[in-house]
Amino acid sequence: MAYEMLITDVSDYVGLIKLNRPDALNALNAQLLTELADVLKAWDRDDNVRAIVLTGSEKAFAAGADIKEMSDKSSVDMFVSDYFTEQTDAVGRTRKPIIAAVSGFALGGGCELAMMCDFIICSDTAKFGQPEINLGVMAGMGGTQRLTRLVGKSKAMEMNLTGRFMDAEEADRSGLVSRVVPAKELLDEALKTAGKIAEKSQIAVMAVKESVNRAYEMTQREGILFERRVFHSLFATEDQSEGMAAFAEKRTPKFRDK
Ligand code: CO8
Repeated sequence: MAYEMLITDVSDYVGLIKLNRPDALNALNAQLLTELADVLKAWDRDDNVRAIVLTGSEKAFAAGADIKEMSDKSSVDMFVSDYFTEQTDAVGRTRKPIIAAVSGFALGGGCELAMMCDFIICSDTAKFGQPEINLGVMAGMGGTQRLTRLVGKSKAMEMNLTGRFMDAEEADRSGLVSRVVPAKELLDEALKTAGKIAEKSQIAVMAVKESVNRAYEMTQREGILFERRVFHSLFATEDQSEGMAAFAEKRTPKFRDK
C-alpha cells in the first residue's frame, strides 16, 4: 500500500517506516498518524516482518504534533475526537518490537512517539524536548509520564516546565536512549539491531516485550511473578527445545515460531 506521509520498506524480515513530511519537520498530523497506525496494524499480522524501525530525517525525527492543525481546535473538539488516541494506541498495541531511530529534533509529540517505541537509538545530533509549555499547553501523549519514568522527576519536570532540550549525550546518560551513534550510521545500526531481533524466536521476543512493559504497570513483586509464569510457558514451545539443543550441539538455532 502506498502512503503519502510515510516511506515504508520490508527487507530481511525488518520493516522500516520513515516519517516523510520534510517541509514540516515531520510534524505529526492526523493523516500521518493514521497512516502510521495502518502500517503497524498490517505488519503486526505480516509474517515477513519480525521487527520494525521507525525513523525520520537527519534534521528531525518529528518536531511535534502539527501546531497548525491543532491551533483552531476547541477543548470540545479535542475531547470528542479523542485527538490522536486511536492512532497512537496502535503503537502500544503492536506486539512486534519497534525501535525508534532518532536524529535531529524529537520534540513534543515527536519525543512522545519515540518513547512509545520499545527503545530509542539516537544519533549524536538528536535533541529531545517537551516544549509544549511555550505554546501555552503541555504534553498530551506521555511527555509527563513516560519521560518521568525514563529520566526521573527532576529532568522531566525541568524539561516540561521550561521547554529545555536534552542533547544526545545527556539522553544517553539519563537512560532515555539505549545508545548514541554517529548520524551517518544511525539507520544502519538500527536496522542491524532490528535484524538481530528478527533472528530470534518471535514467541520469546513477544514474551520479553510484554514482560518488560509490565515493569511499568505492576509492582515489582507482581512483575516478577508475571515474568516467571511467562518464562515457564516458553517451555511449551518447540523453539525452547531447538534453542537449547542447538547450544548443546554447538550450532545456530533454527527457530520456527512454534
Ligand atoms: N507543527 C507544524 N509545523 C511545524 C512544526 C510543528 N510542530 N515544527 C516545525 N514546523 C514547520 C515550520 O512551521 C516550518 O514551516 P514553514 O517553512 O512553512 O514556515 C518548517 O516546519 C521548518 O521549521 P522552522 O523554520 O521552524 O525550522 P528551524 O530549524 O528554524 O526550527 C524547530 C526547528 C526548533 C524544531 C522549530 O521548528 C520548532 O520550534 N518547532 C515546534 C516545536 C514544538 O513546539 N513542538 C511541540 C508541538 S505541540 C505537541 O507536540 C503536542 C503533542 C501532544 C498532542 C496530544 C494529542 C492528544
